[in-house]
Amino acid sequence: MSPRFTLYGCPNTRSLRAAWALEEAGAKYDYVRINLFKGEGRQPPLIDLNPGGKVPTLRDGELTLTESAAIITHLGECFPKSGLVPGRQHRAERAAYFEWSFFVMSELEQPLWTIAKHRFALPEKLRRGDIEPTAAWEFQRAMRRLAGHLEGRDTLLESGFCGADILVAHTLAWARSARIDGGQPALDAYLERHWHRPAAERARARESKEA
Ligand SMILES: N[C@@H](CCC(=O)N[C@@H](CS)C(=O)NCC(=O)O)C(=O)O
Repeated sequence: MSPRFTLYGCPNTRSLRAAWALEEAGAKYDYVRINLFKGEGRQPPLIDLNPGGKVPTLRDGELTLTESAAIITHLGECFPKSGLVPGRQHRAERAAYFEWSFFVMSELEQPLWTIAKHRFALPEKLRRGDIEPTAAWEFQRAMRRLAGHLEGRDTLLESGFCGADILVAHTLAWARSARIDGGQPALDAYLERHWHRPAAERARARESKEA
């Protein structure tokens, strides 16, 4: 019998977030490699599932999900024991989980994405190199907020590692690989600790094995 989940992904992209969450949950999944660099995002099978042509895209039976934070949250709901999302009985922790997940997607990664788009992702005629200092300033502001929260703690939530830590750690690793300085060396230890969790290692191995 084929596994319940199928992840459409591409190494070195946000699909690692979904693979990491699947590994944390101990879920079995098929992995379909989409080579974005060869235009496979715009072709079947991905385009038939996700009109945006992006990864990660997750199939859970008949359900298709296309946003990394939504995928992690969905997996947390499917696997309550994974700790990816605090249960409803932990009201404050659950609210904080949502708050930090939204913070990553709207405050922390947006300036990075702006830089990436204007460095290489947009059509050349739409790129504006002079936007980079503004985006870098916004990124550093979000990093200050994050570092203030993480001072003296190992995880975003008091209850321990959760799906929002996947989003933050992945975003910090992205900044590092793009050589964008967030100005918060204190967060290096946070990144190292989570980036080398066994589930994160397995997710990277799975994505590169399928490549
Ligand atoms: N907000 C989406 C963004 C997904 C996204 O932009 N993925 C990139 C790879 S990191 C992609 O598939 N790009 C292909 C394209 O833009 O055509 C998420 O977090 O899942």
